[in-house]
Order: sequence, then C-alpha cells, then structure tokens
Amino acid sequence: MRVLSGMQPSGTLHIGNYLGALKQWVEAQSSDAFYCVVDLHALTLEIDPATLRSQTLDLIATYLAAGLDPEICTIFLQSEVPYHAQMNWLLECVATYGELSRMTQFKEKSTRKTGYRVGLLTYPVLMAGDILLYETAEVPVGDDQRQHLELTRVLAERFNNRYGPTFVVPVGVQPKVAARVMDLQEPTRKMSKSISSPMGSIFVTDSASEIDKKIKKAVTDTDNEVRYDWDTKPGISNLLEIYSSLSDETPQAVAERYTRYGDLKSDLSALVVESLAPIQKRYDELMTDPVELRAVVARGALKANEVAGEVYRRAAHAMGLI
Ligand code: ATP
Ligand code: LTN
Repeated sequence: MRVLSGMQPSGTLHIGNYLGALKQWVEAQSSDAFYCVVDLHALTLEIDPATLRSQTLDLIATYLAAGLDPEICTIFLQSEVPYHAQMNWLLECVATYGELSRMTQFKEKSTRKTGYRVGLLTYPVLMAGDILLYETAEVPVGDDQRQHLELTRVLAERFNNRYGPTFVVPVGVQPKVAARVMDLQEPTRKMSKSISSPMGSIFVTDSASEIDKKIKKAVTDTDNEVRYDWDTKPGISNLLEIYSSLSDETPQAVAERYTRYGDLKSDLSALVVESLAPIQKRYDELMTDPVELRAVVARGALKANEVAGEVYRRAAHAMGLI
C-alpha cells in the first residue's frame, strides 16, 4: 500500500504533530512509504532563509529520532524533487480560483496579514501534487488536513475525467485518537505551531519540568469528575486522548481509573516525559552529524525522483505536452 505524507519545516514539532501524524507514519512505514519535508510549502509565509535551512535539518532529525528508518522507507526533501514544482503548474491549470479561496486554512492565514503571498492561496495545489506524484493510496495526517485531502481527491478525479485515467485517488487517514490535539490553555482550539501560546503546546523538545508545568496548568473545568466527553469537558477529554494515544488504551478506559484531575495530570506528565525522552536523546545524537542527515535525504531523493518522474510524464503527456 503506497503511503505518503509530509510536514513543513516551520518550527519545532508539538505533541499534536507527533501524535496526529508522525507516530502514525512510523507505524505505517514500509518500502512503499514516502515521507517528505515540504520545504517549498514553508515559503508561503515569511521565513528567514537561514532559519528555513536549520529547521529543515531539525525536521529530518526529528523524523529519524521518532523512528522513521531510511532503510525501510523513503525520506526526502520536496525541493530536491523538481517534479513537485512542475506538477504544481499542471494542477494549477486544473484547480479553480473559487475552490482555493474557499479553503479554511487560506482564509485564516490570509486575514492575519495584508499582502499575503500567492503561494498561500495555491498551497493546496502544491500539496495535491505531492500526493498524486507518488500514486499514493493513503495519506496519514491530522484532522486539520481533511479539507486539503478532499481537494486533492476532487482534482485527481477532475483530471482523470478530462484527460483519461492518470492518477490514483488517495484517501486521508487519521488516527483513532489524538487526530486533533487541542491547545492546553484553550481546549476548543487546536494546538498549533504558529498560533498557540507557549503554555498551550507541548513541544517534542520540552524538558521534563516544562512538560510537567504545562500539563499541571492545563485548563480543565470545575465539576471534578474524570469523564471522556468532548461536549462538556474538552480540557479533560484532550488530556485523556493524549494519554490514550501514548498508552494504547481507550480514553474511556483511562478515565475509569481516575477520580481526581491531579492524579490524571501527574501520571500523564510522567507518561509524556517517558515517551519523549528516547526521541530527544536520539535527536541530540543525530544533530551532531548534519552531513549524514543531508546524505539520508539525498538518497531518498533518488528513489523519489524515479517514482515521481514517471507519473509527471504521464500527466504532462495526457494534457497534451510533447
Ligand atoms: P501551523 O499552525 O503553523 O499551520 P501546525 O502545528 O498546524 O502548523 P503542520 O505543519 O501544519 O502543523 O502539520 C503537520 C502535521 O501535523 C499534519 O499532518 C497535521 O494534520 C498534524 N497536526 C497539526 N496540528 C495538529 C494537532 N493539533 N493535532 C493533531 N495533529 C495535528
Ligand atoms: N499541508 C500539510 C503539509 C503537506 C502535506 C503534503 C501533508 C504538504 N504536502 C502532502 C501530506 C501530504 C500540513 O500539514 N500543513
């Protein structure tokens, strides 16, 4: 089963990125899995070039530290496979302005700033190309990417109807729990790299004491009953989902063991610290050898270019390019 996913090198990952996406990727890795650092996507918002370069290396190291193994799956940089930019153009000539301007992420990010970049509008087309270039069947992503996945399916189907069968129509897959980890301070809003307050997100690089402080201060409610119920208890339900994702129990089963918020928070904090510790240790080791990190993605790009090149040529030919 062909699997592909990617993340932007836009800053340190939080536990939502890890539980919603990266942890699933590790479980789904095989010789048929492709994972990329989507560095071209990171150019849609203002980013300092040196920062982009260092965050790209960080993200490669984080993928490996979390358990992606380049001997098993293909890890690559989007910008090292030029077919992504080329496919983007073909698909921009399939997508409509109306459907791109209706994307929630575009509406949110474009209103924060006047003079937003055109790339912010066309971002989902680049993403659709990332996926379609690899004949992807499944795309493991968090819940917030559903709309982009749906657009990818619409574009693939439109292309196939107009130009003949060319693309595999992919599906998005979300984990059963923690597909949408919420901000610890505002549990009705998703944990986010760019919007959350520092106390609202647990980063994969956080120290044990930072993790403990953030979980202890997480917003809950005053009825003092540990129950999994998103409608009336979003704060507690969020903590239960994080727990559940790390312990492989259901959130209801975790809830049954606790009567006090404080006990749940202490145990959760210990579990998060224990789960992140090996990732942090490996990350530190990997970051001492940036040359090897570059070599991993250079090897990945060789395979990615082979697969993507074939699909790109098929699509270009179908549209009438010689
Ligand atoms: P930003 O806020 O800057 O847009 P982000 O934190 O939303 O960043 P992305 O880089 O857009 O993170 O997402 C990387 C992956 O993590 C995607 O698969 C996305 O669905 C997933 N993801 C992001 N936030 C969460 C979350 N709060 N819970 C679960 N999964 C998430
Ligand atoms: N939009 C995604 C990142 C992304 C992606 C992809 C995810 C770009 N291309 C292809 C899966 C498959 C996000 O997480 N913000």
